[in-house]
Amino acid sequence: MATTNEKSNTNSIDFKAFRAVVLADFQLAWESREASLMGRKEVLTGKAKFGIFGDGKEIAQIALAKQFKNGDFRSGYYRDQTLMMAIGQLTLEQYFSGLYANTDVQIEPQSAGRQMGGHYSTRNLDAQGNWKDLMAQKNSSADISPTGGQMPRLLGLAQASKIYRENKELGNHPDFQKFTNGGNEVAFGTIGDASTSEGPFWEAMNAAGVMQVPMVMSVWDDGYGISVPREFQTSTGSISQALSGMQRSDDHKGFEIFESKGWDYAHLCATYEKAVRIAREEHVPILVHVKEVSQPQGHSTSGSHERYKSSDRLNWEIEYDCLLKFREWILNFPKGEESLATEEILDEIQAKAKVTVREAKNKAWQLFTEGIKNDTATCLQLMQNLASSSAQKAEIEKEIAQLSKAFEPVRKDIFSTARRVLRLVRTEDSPAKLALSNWIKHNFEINSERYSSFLHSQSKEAATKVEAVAPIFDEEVKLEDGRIILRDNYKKLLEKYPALIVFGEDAGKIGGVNQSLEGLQDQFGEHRVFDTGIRECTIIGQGIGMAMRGIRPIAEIQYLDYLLYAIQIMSDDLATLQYRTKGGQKAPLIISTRGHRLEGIWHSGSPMGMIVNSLRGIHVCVPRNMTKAAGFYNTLMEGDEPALVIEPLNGYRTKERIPTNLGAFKEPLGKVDVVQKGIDLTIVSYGSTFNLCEAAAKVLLELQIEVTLIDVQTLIPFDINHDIVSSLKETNRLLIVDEDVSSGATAYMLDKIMVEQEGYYHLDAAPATLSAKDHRPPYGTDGDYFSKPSIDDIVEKAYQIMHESNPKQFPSIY
Ligand SMILES: Cc1ncc(C[n+]2csc(CCOP(=O)(O)OP(=O)(O)O)c2C)c(N)n1
Ligand SMILES: [Mg+2]
Repeated sequence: MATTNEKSNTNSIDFKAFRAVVLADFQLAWESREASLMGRKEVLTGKAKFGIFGDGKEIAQIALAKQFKNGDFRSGYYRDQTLMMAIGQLTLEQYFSGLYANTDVQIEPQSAGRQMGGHYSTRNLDAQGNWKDLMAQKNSSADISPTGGQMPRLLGLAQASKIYRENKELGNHPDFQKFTNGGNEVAFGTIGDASTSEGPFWEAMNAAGVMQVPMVMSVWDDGYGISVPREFQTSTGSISQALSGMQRSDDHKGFEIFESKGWDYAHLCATYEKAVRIAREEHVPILVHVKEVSQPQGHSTSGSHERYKSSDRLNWEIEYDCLLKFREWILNFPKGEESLATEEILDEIQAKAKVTVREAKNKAWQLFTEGIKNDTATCLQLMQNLASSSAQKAEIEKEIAQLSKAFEPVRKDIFSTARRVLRLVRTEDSPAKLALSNWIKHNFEINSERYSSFLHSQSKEAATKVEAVAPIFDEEVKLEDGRIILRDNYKKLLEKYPALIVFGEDAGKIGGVNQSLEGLQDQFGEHRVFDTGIRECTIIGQGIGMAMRGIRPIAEIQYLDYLLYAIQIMSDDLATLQYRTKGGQKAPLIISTRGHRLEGIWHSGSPMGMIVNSLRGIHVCVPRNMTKAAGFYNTLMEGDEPALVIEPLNGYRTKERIPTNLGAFKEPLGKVDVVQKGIDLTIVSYGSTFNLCEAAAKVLLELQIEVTLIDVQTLIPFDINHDIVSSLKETNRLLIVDEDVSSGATAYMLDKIMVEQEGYYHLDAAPATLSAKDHRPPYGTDGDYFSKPSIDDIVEKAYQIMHESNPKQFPSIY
């Protein structure tokens, strides 16, 4: 037992340590605040474009960060600078580099200048695109701007812990120790009070309660969403009260709800300690409603809050500024012999914070401008050289003078000047002109890497690099329903990849509405193949979050028509992830759905134009049968990229030859399948309509028309080898068929073939498209016949093209 002396000694060491922590927190809070204040000035003076800052939210974030451990994940929004600093993932210099949009990933690791300031992330991949040890760092998934858009992915980040904890084979697997330590990781969500009005917030909260995942959701409640106050946002005026029906109890699962105040350091620290312990140990989701939060500088640099806040509110925000309250708390603590700090000490910390931040800001500005300065000097020199030998000397010198006196030029100024100069000397020929034009071309390449790289994976596992393996068939022809091929292929994949999980509405117990997962839950367990609620947006979010933590999810969207509920998050989050982090993060999520024709307005849509135009960054596979679909899953499982596979809805009960190398044959991405060759016309299609084209080709043969049939197979990427134009060289005629609306995916394909592949050059007849009617497809066989392309329509369209070429041989049918 300790003597009294020893005891007081220990207490005094404890107190010293405690004081050091408190003062370090005070210092960080002030540095973060100064960064917000100076950041706003940088925008208002034109050095940065836009600013949205974390002032007023500092203390709550510092309290949260104390519970953030290595391996944990954040999925938050633009107010979280202090949290990012507190977990050691954002320096002040990086903060300003983000604001200036420095494109050097070493200097601006959040997004390499691609995202506006306030959007945070960590580097989770190495330079080759391989996973880093995520258990050796604190992680943040990359932010997106749409309010509430962080919620779906948050659910998946939390679910990954549950999967790792419950699926011991995976959780203990040596390859997965860089993602988990027995599933003890917590996913931290943050959101503003107003953004809780968004649907994905409610969807994710409900699902988290159902699924019992370790997710700690913090709401920074500053009472406003830009100018719109809480009473227009939240029923009952309090998000914790509105969600109180989801509070867990002895009889039902749900989540724990905590409330605290944004200025109350001690209470916040105690709250987060308790909240996170419950989440981590019990795998229970938590809501921490942080009330009484302020916004000292208003919403963003786009306006001032004096326009919509009352003077009472503005005065309250001054009085309850969390930094002032923290200061008061320190000064009043405790009343005993030793105090935490004197006024002077705190003044000194505040003054020092200002200096530290100013220095970091200046350094970031210097780093941002030095490359541009070099480029300006080089370009000016090249233009000077050109001027001296050019007939346009005077005009060029005017441009030079203008660029030389530009205050803090950006790359656009340099490029615009150089390109104008090159236009001035368009009729001249000189080594100096060549030097300038080469410099521009070379720098376009550099800027393409800066601004346009990493739409897709650039790693060795990029899905487009996976080599094809043909399906092998027994000599004796064995036919099976398409769904059996998928099911048996899934079986092989589930055996081969321990991290593969398959989930969606009705995917688990009954094995999918089309039975393509029949019996797989029984065989592989509920952690591998499982059901979800009806909530397409967060099904995708589960997939994104889990894929970011090493799991290989295949998320099912029951029908293609319901992809609309999911497309926002696919487009905003999944499709942009590699790009917005410049290769710093990936989510190799496979989305499986089924579509095209069946019956009725919401069961036979084929909105492929919408899909290809909103999902750049995701591969889009449109197989015509289930063997092809299985081949795509096999390919995608070897890659490290997100993809959408649309199975043809009418193919589950169609008989196909079953390959013997299930799980191993691989359909390459971006390679068309030339199924039949003919000399008269090239017909290009995909998915269900391709099968109609095949049937139409037989009829056309009876009419003495021989067609080449090309299945594009994947819309993204599209015909990498330009095989379609090779076919046009032989047939000189083109018909594109699909069942999207007019100018949907047909327009996309036409542009690719005519413009990108220069197909126009080989045509003897106008290119033709055949798509569905512009309305939604009506119910029933006749509804389908009169609104979607039929075999008759395809035959007649092809015939018409031939008629126009040779009316004698092909007289008009009508
Ligand atoms: C989907 C979407 N709608 C609108 C916006 C524009 N917007 C940006 S922030 C914001 C207000 C958010 O308020 P709140 O969630 O309370 O966060 P705060 O800024 O107050 O911290 C709005 C409407 C957006 N980014 N995304
Ligand atoms: Mg708000």
